[in-house]
Amino acid sequence: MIIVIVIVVVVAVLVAGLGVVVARRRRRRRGRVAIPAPARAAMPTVLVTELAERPSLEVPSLAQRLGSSRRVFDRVRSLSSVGALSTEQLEVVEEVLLRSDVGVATTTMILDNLRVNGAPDGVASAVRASLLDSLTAERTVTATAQNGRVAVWLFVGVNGVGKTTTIGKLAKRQIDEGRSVVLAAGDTFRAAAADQLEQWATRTGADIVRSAEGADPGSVVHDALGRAAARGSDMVLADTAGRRSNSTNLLDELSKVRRVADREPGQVVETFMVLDATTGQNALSQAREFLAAADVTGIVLTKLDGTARGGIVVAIERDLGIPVKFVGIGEGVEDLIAFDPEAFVDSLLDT
Ligand SMILES: Nc1nc2c(ncn2[C@@H]2O[C@H](COP(=O)(O)OP(=O)(O)O)[C@@H](O)[C@H]2O)c(=O)[nH]1
Ligand SMILES: [Mg+2]
Repeated sequence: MIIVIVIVVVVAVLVAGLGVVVARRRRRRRGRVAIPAPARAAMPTVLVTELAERPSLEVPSLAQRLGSSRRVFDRVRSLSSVGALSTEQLEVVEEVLLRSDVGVATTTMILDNLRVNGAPDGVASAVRASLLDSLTAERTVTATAQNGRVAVWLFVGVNGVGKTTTIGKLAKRQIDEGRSVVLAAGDTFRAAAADQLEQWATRTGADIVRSAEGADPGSVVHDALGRAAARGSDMVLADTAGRRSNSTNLLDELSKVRRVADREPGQVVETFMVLDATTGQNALSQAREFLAAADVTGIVLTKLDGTARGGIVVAIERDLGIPVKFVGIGEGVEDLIAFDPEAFVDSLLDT
């Protein structure tokens, strides 16, 4: 009896197992039929078009480049009152203006104006108008000499302010405008200074005249003028040293370079004093020393992108009485712009 029961159980288990296997196979077979092969993914045409049409990177706006200086004016932009200002509001304006380095004289003038006239169109608008009133200098830049002479632009300023870089950037602009340019490596204090100028010459397609380290800068400028005259070039942009060994007087040397540059066949049409905006009020004291030696016709204020004290532009013009003609807003070849008071003030105060 037991044997019969065992046999029945074994047979039942076998039959059940067989059933499961058959059912699984059927399911698998059904599955295979049901799932269609995936369609091939559409390939790179789309990718290629996207790459080809990708827009070029946007050039940062002036307000972005002057971001640190703009942030100083955040508090003035956020004063929403119209009409008469409270004492606290006047204090905010005063603090912001002083922090931005526009100087005590301009700050006092703007506050007096706000006290008397209030801010009929809002505080930012009133400050904007006052700042523009302080930036009314004539900013023409002369690029041609008279009587067929070679126009010379001289660049003076202490070491590290950005003279050589500015020369490179301006050479590029002049060449883009169709002028032929010779660079004079008048900073003979270190050989590296002439190497740096030579890199700019290569980059911009300008010609360059250089000499050995320690050579007389006057003779480098003289040779550059000779080269320019012989080749019929339009301009010489002359670099100068921002320092000297103690035995030579830098300012005497600059006066001499200037005399050479202004002699036939050359004519100095602009002398740019280059100042570093990041040094704030120090830039002003440096500037005064150079003014005596070189007959400065314009300021190039560099590194405005690297300072929160952009208001120094206003202080410089007011204190020195010399127009800011160009401003540097970065290290790249395009990062120099003709100074435009409206664009500048708007980038600080436009809401
Ligand atoms: N961020 C910034 N850097 C600048 C600007 N102009 C010049 N520089 C940098 O300042 C440094 C000194 O410049 P350089 O032309 O050698 O000064 P130089 O000694 O007066 O000839 C370099 O690293 C330049 O790239 C500017 O407008 N913005
Ligand atoms: Mg230099």
